[in-house]
Amino acid sequence: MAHDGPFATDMAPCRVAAVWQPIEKIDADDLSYEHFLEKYMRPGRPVVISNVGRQWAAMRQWTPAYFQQRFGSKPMPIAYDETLPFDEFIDRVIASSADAPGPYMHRSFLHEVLPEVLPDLIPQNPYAFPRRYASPLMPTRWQRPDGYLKLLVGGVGSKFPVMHYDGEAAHAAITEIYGDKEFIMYAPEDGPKLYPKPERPNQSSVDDPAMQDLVRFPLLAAAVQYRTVLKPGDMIFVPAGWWHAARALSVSISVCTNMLDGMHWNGLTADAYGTPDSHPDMKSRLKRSWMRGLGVLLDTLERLQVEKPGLAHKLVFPEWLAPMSAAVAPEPSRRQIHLRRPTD
Ligand SMILES: O=C(O)CCC(=O)C(=O)O
Repeated sequence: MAHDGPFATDMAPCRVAAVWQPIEKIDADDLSYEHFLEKYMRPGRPVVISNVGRQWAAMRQWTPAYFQQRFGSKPMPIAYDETLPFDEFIDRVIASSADAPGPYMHRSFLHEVLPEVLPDLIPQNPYAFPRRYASPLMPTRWQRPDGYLKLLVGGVGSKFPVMHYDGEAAHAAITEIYGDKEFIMYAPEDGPKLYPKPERPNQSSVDDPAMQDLVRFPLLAAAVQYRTVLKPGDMIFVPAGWWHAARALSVSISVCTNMLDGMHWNGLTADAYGTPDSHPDMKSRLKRSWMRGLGVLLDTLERLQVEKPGLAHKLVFPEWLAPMSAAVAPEPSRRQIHLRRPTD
């Protein structure tokens, strides 16, 4: 019902379509890993890389029907507080619409709940490195050799629940396998204009960055929005600290993994053990010192991989060498992965 009086209490918010800029796109054939590091990862610049995962069986096989038929009523974690039988979840995904969006799966870590499909993602995405999570030298709470590899599935209008940036100063690589997904990003420096939640500063209070409520969130108008539509084979690189939000435009299936590198080591340390100002106590200081030393060691190991890949390969001590690139990383499904629950 429309209201035009000043005393209307259920007045619909006045939403404005956001102005946005496209995100750069490049074909995987034209982007070596070294160029990816140099042009995008190190400067913290987002990019969409097309034709990733061409050899994955997932690209040919993964459809809503595939999961429904193969996994039937297997319980799947959908959100923090929601688990659904896979077949029922897929029915709701198919029924989802812009007016009545269904659930969006974002808590299903593949090594934990669906290891059967891991062979469908071989060979590993070459851009989903470096992965310091793979080093057993990492504090155990972050040992996650797969980089938190997870499945993201939703139907029309469903979305990742909150615009956010990833914790632990991690980058993310999200690869679309089936369907189309709208992806919205903001640079870290625009964070204050995105109304971070006081209790979760990496989460925005903005409910819909595409159709903006500028009465409630006036600062949004001054933030620069970047946007793209991911299609099968498109991987979006989300640099550490970049805010992002995603919404399925059709039934959408994708996988997401996180990368951790040396450049953001201080960010991770501060995220975990505070700063000298926020946590001056001896225990926190000792933990920060340990992290500094570990950072230097991992830098050295990673340099070895880059400068002497042959030697690094010979030495392959994947047990404690954090993989710098897919070239020296064993396929995760062929080795034992010790998993930790993500902390956020
Ligand atoms: O649904 C998406 O594509 C976004 C996923 C994401 O941001 C996350 O898992 O942290």
